Amino acid sequence: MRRLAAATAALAIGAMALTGCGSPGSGHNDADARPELKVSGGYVPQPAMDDMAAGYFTVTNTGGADDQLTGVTSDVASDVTMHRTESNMMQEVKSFTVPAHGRLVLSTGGNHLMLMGMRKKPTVGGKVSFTLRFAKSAPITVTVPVEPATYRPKG
Ligand SMILES: [Cu+2]
Repeated sequence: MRRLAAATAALAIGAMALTGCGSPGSGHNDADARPELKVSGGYVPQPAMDDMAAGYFTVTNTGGADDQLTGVTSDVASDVTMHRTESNMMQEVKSFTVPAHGRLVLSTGGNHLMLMGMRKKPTVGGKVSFTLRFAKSAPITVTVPVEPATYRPKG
């Protein structure tokens, strides 16, 4: 009896997923659609402190399926976490979604990387490398410049 119930539930969920996929307005996440990711506009503002820094970039997805940024590592910090900002409060998250035909933006006052366990302090003119890991896509490594603390990207 129990097993039958579980099977029925699985079937129901499967049917719901199929319905969701074909519903009007959702042309995304087709069976053969894949995320196509590109990382751009990355930088690290020169930190005021020695033991902490932030990191920003944009991940653009031109593919037809969502992906998730599940983790980031860096050459300058042993501990890189992902944070979002909500009502001026930082909150650590386990992943960020990169929507199909959309983008994930990390920027001042919003989503950001938090670098701790600094191996060296990023200074203007220097470079920092980040390796981004995703749920579906292969890891992407980018090298980004260290900018003055007051730097704001255009657009
Ligand atoms: Cu933070």
